[in-house]
Amino acid sequence: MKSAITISLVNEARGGPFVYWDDLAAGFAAAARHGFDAVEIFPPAANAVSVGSARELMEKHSLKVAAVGTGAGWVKHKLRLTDPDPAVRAKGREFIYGIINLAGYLGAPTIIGSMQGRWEGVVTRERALDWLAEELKALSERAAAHGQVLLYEPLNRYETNLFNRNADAVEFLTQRGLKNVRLLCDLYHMNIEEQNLAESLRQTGALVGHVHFADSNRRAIGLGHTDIAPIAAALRDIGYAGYLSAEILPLPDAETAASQTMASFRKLTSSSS
Ligand code: LER
Ligand code: MN
Repeated sequence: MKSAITISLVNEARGGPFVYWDDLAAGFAAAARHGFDAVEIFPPAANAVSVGSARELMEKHSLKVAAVGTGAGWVKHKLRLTDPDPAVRAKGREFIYGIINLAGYLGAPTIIGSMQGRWEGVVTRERALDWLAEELKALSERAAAHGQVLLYEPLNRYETNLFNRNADAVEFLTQRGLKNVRLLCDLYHMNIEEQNLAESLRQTGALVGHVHFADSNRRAIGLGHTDIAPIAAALRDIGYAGYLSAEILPLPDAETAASQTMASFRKLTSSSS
C-alpha cells in the first residue's frame, strides 16, 4: 500500500477535509518532507492546474499524483450529475471530462464524490440512478482512454442519498455493467454507514480502488476511535496495493495531521498482522 495526502486549491471548500491548502508547490514540498508517496489534488477546475508545472513538481519531489477530485464542480459551480436540468448535468459532465484529462496526463484516476448529487423533488431515485449510471459509463470510458479507472465514492447519509454503503454501490456497478469504475472507500463515511468496516472492505474486494484514510472524527488515523488494525489486515488480505490517502481535517494543524498520518501509515504497513 502507498501513502498520499490531500491538497485543496478550492477556496469554497474552506473548512473541508484537506491537509494542505491553496499552494500546489508548497503542498508537494510538505508531502515530500513527510515522506508521502503521492499527493491527492482537489482543484477548482481542470484549467487551474498546469500539467507541465504539476509534472515538474512530481519530478522534483519524486511524488506521484494519487487521484484528482471533482467536488469543486458541486461546491464551487453547483453542478451535479443527477440534477433535474439536463444543461446542468451536461456542464457537470464537461467539467469532469476536463479533470479526467488533467488527471490522466498526471497518471492519476479521477474521483466522483459530491458530484453524484442526490435524488429529491421531481427526481425519483430510479431516475437519478439511471442518470448516474449513464454518466459513470461515459466518464469511465474517458478515463479508460487514459488507462485509468474512475473512482466512485459512496458518501454518508448527510451528503448523498444515492449510495451510502459499499455493498449497495458494488451491486449497482455490477448490475449496470460499469466495469471501469472502482470504489473509493472513505473510512470516515464508512464509520457512519457500515456495520463493520473491515468486513465491508473484504466484501468489496478487488473493487476497492482507493481509500480515504481518515479516523472516525475525520482527523488523522490515530486521533479518533476507529480500530484501524483489522481494516489494514482486511486491505492486505484482499491484496489492495493502492493508496491510503489522508482526506482529513488539518487538525490540530496541518503538520501534526501529516506527521500523525505518516506515523500510522508506517506502523500499519510495517506490521504483518
Ligand atoms: C470527498 O472525497 C468526500 O469524502 C466528501 O465528503 C466531500 O468532502
Ligand atoms: Mn472522501
